[in-house]
Amino acid sequence: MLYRFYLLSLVVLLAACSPKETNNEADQKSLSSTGKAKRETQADPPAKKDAPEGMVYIPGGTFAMGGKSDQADEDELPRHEVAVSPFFIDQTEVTNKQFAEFVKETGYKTIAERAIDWEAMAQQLPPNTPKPPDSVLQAGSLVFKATNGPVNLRDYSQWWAWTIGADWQHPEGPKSSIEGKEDHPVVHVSWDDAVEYAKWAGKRLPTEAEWEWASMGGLDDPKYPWGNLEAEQSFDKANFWQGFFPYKNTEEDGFYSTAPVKSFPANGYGLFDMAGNVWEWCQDKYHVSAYEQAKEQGKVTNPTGPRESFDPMEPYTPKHVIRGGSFLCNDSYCSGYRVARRMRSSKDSGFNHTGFRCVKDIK
Ligand SMILES: [Ca+2]
Ligand SMILES: [Ca+2]
Repeated sequence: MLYRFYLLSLVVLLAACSPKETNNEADQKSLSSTGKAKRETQADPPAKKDAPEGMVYIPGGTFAMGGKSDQADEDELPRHEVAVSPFFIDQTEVTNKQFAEFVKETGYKTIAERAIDWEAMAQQLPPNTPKPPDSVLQAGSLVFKATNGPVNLRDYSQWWAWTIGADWQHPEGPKSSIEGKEDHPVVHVSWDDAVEYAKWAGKRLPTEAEWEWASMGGLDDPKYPWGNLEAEQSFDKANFWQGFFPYKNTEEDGFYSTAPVKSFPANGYGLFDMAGNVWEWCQDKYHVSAYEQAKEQGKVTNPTGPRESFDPMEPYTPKHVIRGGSFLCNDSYCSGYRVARRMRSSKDSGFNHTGFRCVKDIK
């Protein structure tokens, strides 16, 4: 389970971030016929006023899920028709303050704070992977470190540093703290941690379909939560990386790392940071061919993702979907702020660019 340390030496999370020109003409044609989203027409449904504090009502509807530009990676295709029922979703990423309340009440310890179980970790690795020295098999997480200059963008190990003592209360490492960052998104939370928080809050993680639908903010098939204005002209729309990744961040948007939630305008549904700031865990398992499987099934209402996880880059490691991009994303690398962009991470891994938000069913 505790695979997180191995992101140092194996190709995983952001490997698929390198842009691939996989624009599929047939898919683009098919999506032009399904790209128009259909939304509930009822102007003010009864449930809208019942949204719990900090959440907003998202109308149900039908849309074409999947990549819609030449930046689309192969796992974003083919586009396929999906329907979602109305639901409530958190307006913001879960903050340090909110997560602290959960920990205070439950005594919960995140995976990044627990000792590493090598035998469990080895089950997620290729057979006969040698055990690392005990000196590094200690509680910790992965922290971004800028490089000194341009590097091969396929080798993410150059900018992710396994950091003993990094966890949600110490986002940059043991000497850092979250003092003064109470309204920043919580980071270094694994999928399991996020699920535990959601249960405590009486909520759940969003499905990938719900997340994409909500991120579109009621716009007709937008590329980004804010519309179609390209990222390089949208520094005031979201917290991402300007300049040259991973060595020079010019911070036109005002933030090198995480920003307080609500620092940028909300999308059409009133949701903040659906693009950038931190990646957000979804309920679904990640499968590289999930959309091919979905297309074969035809239109599905409230899809919950594939039964099994499979990432060909790391076939031994179960992964879940993350969405929305982070303060590290830019067009040269992952364009994670596109509404259709899919990424994945092993469910027990924490990073200082990954957090989450929750949803709640409407009864
Ligand atoms: Ca930024
Ligand atoms: Ca986000």
